[in-house]
Amino acid sequence: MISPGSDFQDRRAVIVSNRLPVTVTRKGGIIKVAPSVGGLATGLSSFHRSNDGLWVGWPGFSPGSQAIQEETEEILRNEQNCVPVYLSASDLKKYYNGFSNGTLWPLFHYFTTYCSYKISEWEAYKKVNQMFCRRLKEVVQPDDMVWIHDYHLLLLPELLRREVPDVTIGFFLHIPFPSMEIFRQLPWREEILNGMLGADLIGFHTYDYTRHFLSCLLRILGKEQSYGKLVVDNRMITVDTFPMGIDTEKFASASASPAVSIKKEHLLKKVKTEKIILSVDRLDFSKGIPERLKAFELFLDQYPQWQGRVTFIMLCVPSRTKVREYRMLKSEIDELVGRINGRFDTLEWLPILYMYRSLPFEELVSLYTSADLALVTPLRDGMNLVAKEYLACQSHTAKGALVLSETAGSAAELGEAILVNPNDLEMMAGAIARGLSLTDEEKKYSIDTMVDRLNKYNIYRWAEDFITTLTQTKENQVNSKQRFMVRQYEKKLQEKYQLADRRLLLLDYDGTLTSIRKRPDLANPDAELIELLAGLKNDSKNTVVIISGRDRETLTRWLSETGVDLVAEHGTWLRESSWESWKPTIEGLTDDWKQNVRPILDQFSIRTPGSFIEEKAHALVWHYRKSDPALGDLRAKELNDALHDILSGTDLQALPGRKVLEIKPVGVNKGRAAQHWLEKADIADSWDFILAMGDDLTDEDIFSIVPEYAWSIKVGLASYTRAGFFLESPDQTRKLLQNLEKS
Ligand code: ADQ
Repeated sequence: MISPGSDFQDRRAVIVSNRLPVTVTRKGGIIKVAPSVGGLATGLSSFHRSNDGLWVGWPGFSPGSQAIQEETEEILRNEQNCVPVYLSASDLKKYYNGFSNGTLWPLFHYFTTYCSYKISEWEAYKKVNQMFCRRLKEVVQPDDMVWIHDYHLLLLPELLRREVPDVTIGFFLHIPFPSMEIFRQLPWREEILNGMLGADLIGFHTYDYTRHFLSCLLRILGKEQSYGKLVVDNRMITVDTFPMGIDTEKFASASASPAVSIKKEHLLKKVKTEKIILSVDRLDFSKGIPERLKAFELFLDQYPQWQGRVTFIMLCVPSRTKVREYRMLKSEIDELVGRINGRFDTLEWLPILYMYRSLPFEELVSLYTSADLALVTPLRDGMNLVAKEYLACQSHTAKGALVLSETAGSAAELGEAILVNPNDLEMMAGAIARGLSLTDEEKKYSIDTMVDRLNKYNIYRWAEDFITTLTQTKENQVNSKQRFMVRQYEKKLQEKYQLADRRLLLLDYDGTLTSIRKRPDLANPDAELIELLAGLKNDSKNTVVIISGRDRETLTRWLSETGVDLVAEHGTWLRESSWESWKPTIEGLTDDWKQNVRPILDQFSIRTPGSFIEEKAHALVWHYRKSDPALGDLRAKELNDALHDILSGTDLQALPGRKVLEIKPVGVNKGRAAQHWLEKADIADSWDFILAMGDDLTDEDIFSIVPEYAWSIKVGLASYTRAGFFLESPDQTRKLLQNLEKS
């Protein structure tokens, strides 16, 4: 729920989708605009209509002249709270039929052979997204809540973010988000992901799609997340799952209405068979219509006792008729229906009743209520609302059966249906036979259970849930922004720095001063970093300490020319610049334990391609940065568990870091090493400026040991930190330090 008293509660919603939820007609010079009733429009109506909300999109019509355009715009705005984005015939060809439906739609539904990758269509897609952005810029105010829908507008969140930086943006994808293996085939994959990341909340129908998206972010953009939260340009954003529902009550009550009863009676007089099977979809290759027809044919072959007793009503809505693949699919379906009917029909019986048109609501509901079995077998479907609409219409009688593809998003919620693999014709034929033979009790149990679930998460609840999460994400952003090291804090930091005479800078190396690299040896300091550290050190008011997990040799080789003080192996060794050599923080450390631990690390390295072991003087480190990220994380957890028993009762600990697991003596940590400088006898109480910066868990020991007046900054994603502030990346660390040096 939106928190009571939240100022977000009263925000105006601006909904954006490719198509406006209206139908525009022009007869005898008179323009009429009527709302079109779709699931989405119904669910969002309360947000769209309240607080002067707006809906921005293509009105589905191209006005011939400027005058008609202006008149339509006025009617749309005044009567329907809609703002049109006019698209030319060429835009529609390249952006809509081209990139949206000829590239993204097939790719996201795993039909990779149907995909075309044309630069001109990609350019048109970018252009139309920019047109939407310009239109939004005219009407959006910074306090608005903008909710962008679907695959036509994947670039829009980022474009809008650039124009109106603080506005709240939600994005929902209505189709599947494919696995990384599929998505990465897209030549413009980075642009698409970055486009989506402009939103504050990104929503998908199922957890699988959410998972795929997060995996693409990690593997393609290298963006890490924690429990669906990630930092993008100093904004903590959320990625989550919201299975879209329907207006269950609307379908349930219509199914019991007198108007529908009359239509149903009429239908049953015409279709005299004992049972009716129904399918309803847009004519689309993702819906598995030819496979379904073939499965029905196989069913009639394998269960001949049903011949003459069952009619399959197949309703297809014309869709994307200008795209070649859709026209070919239409011919294939026409042919299959003709062949099957020709094979089985008799003077009294036509097996398939095929309708190629859209039906008014009550006609559709009468079909849903009359059907004994709904055959919803898409090859891939983001959600599939037809399955839910059928169940809602069966809620009073509880007499129907649902055969549903396991590859439809709705299968995740409708486990009591008869689930099928839509490519397995035998399985589908068997499922039809089973569905037609279920007992009344079996049907009632599964329908009641599923309808109960649909009632609880209907379309209104779905929309509210999304808006609530968006609101919370934005509220958290506002709160945590207070902890981002933004300009205003940096200025304060600089003032304190300038005023101070004795400054202590405790800086981690990897992930703080340089970005994490695939191979540890590639992270050697560049000339800019050497110059920066030397510059800081040369200021006599500064003591600069690099506190790293790296070994002594590497740190000496890389950094001794800068003259900074050094800590190696997470605090095992210290070296002030004036010292001749390194000193251990704890005396008497032994390495006998390594022979027991090393075989376990070896075993994990063999099982995790890309991982390797690093041996330090008093530590063993298992690195997995080069491994598959998901496998690496999993194995690191397993290794930590495996070491738990072996290390308990010893004076050793396993310490997780950034893509490493380090085994080293207890009591050795970066915080303890930092203490050496914090407690230096001659200047014990006299540090008047302390800055601590680090990026991973090992740096938390420094953050917890520095006094309260110190500035502590965590670099990178932080679902938890003891540091007072965040910075996004090592680049920003360098900028901050450079500004201090210059000040
Ligand atoms: P669609 O691919 O259009 O939607 P679906 O979810 O089944 O698929 O919605 C179709 C809608 O059209 C239903 O509300 C249905 O009642 C209506 N409809 C179908 N045939 C009809 C006919 N002949 N006459 C009248 N109305 C008809 C996309 C994604 C889906 C996702 C939805 C919502 O592809 O996976 O479920 O968006 O997010």
